[in-house]
Amino acid sequence: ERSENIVSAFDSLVGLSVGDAFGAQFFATENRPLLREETALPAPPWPWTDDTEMACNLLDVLRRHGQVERDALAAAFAERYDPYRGYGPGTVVLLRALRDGEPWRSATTAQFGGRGSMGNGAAMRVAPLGAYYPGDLERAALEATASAVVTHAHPEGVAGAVAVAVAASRAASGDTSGLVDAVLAHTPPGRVHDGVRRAAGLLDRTREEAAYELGNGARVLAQDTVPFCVWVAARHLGDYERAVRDCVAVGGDIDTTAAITGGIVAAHVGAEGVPRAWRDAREPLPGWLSPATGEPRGVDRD
Ligand code: 8NA
Ligand code: MG
Ligand code: MG
Ligand code: MG
Repeated sequence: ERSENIVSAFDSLVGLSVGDAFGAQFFATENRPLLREETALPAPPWPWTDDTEMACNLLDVLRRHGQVERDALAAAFAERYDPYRGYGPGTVVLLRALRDGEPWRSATTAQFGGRGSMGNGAAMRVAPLGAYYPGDLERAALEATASAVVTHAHPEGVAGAVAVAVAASRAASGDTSGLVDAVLAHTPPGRVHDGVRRAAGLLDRTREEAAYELGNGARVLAQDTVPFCVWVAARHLGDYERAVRDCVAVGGDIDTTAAITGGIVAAHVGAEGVPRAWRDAREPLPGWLSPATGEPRGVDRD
């Protein structure tokens, strides 16, 4: 069943990486007019960003160890750090310190005056991990916590990762009911939890109203990013393109909201649910991640 789990995780990674690459296209000034056009696609290739680089590292650790090994994850993040992938400012400082040999525990807890990061960076990479444990929400939450603390020591940074992993675990299980409630039940108390609770009350509202109430990631914090992503995924769990376009349409941290939401939805619809043209437009995944174990269904031969 371990190989089944890795298939599910790779499905989610396809959705995450395509969402990341698609969303990042709209940071380009020349592509802004396309933002609200439902049919137009940016010209390929669509390079992926830090969201995908970190997700690939996390999936590689899962594949090698069968669970999150924090030392291995920190080493992978540091060794494969590419400064041109658009990492958050705190994460740049952190990954440089890890490269210089500082232990991840001290480096990570020292971030932001000793409070740790509550950026959305632990959440943006974690959907495939949730998909690796389909329907086992407790385990998804536990492993997500382990994966988050390597870079995000603040409880809100961790809670964001837990919420996304639980959503992806639930989505991968095939159970389409009560996604928001399932996330709420496993997310520790705090601002991310409060946001997800508000999302539950907004399910009949428009994407613009939900983004206004919950945040669109413009502050790059877990709490103003994750609740909206859970809201979109709950609304469009069966429709990858609709979900990702809704993330892009409201602006904000669109590579990351599209990566998170795309990763959750693809855990449910599979890589085949991601439009072929979008998969072809996305920059190939890093060579060191291939060949994928057991040639997972639907994964691009990148
Ligand atoms: P991070 O750890 O630097 O956190 C992101 C930001 O959140 C920080 O730079 C701070 O502004 C703020 N922040 C985090 N923790 C605290 C705190 N305790 N107190 C006050 N402020 C805080 O990086 P990250 O890895 O969490 O960030 C992920 C984001 O960075 C994603 O959106 C990712 O795509 C990337 N990013 C890229 C671009 C780009 O232009 N390519 C733009 C924004 C973000
Ligand atoms: Mg990014
Ligand atoms: Mg981003
Ligand atoms: Mg599946």
